[in-house]
Amino acid sequence: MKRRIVLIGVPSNLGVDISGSNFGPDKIRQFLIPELEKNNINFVDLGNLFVPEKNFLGDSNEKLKNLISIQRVYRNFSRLPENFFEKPNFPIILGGDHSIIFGHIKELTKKKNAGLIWLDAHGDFNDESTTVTGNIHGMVLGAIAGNSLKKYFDVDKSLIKEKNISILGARDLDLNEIFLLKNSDVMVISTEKLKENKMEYISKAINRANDETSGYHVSFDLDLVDPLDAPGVSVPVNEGISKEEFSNIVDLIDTDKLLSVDFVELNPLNDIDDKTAKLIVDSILKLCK
Ligand SMILES: [Mn+2]
Repeated sequence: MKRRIVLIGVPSNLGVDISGSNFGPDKIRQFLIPELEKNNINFVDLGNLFVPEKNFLGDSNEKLKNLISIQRVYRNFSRLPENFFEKPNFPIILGGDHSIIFGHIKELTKKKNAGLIWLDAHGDFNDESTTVTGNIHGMVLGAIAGNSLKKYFDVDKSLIKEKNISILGARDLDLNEIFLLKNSDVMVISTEKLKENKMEYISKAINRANDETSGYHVSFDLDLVDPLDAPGVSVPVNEGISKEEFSNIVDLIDTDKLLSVDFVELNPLNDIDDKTAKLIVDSILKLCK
């Protein structure tokens, strides 16, 4: 059965302090749609999920910024079509800051037992007591793994088991976050280690993600890449992987067991010559082959 790419945009900057990632989905489309058409790739674009304006709903919690608005975004994910996750559909989520992905994983894991590969310079593993910024994009993986935030999102257990989760490319972890991760079953591979042996760590992460699951989701946070090659992100961290290394990693993803993917944290306001947006488009085209 020929796969059908299903695009859904989530134009959110609710999980981060600065503006820009809300323009991500439409910036990706600007370059992606002509390429999909040119290459005769079977796709459907469901448009953007509704994301409230910052402050519109009266958010005031400084430890969990924009919580009420983010809760609304997660509820909006439940309005996706019933067959969204069923073959031949292959969902690609266009972000948006990283906070949005809890909403997607919540819906995905209602249907499937899934593993997760989290490619990110950050751990996103804080909770409301350890967060320094109060930005929920830095807590979203912790929430997926079942930390104290889950109660705000109508979930009573972890969405994905820690043994099925791997963070690849981390190089900017908070001290408390390191402690939380050390006490978890999540595999954490630093940028340095990932650069040295991409094949080994990707295959380890895939094995972990496939252990007693029906497949896995890959979350591509573009700040994994060095700001020289991907300047268009909200929280850049130096000494990342190159765009060539990023492409290699995309090639190493086994698409047979892939349930869905996301590309998040693109911030077009910080981008230079749209190179970060174009890197995302190149990666999506690789995954479509
Ligand atoms: Mn992230």
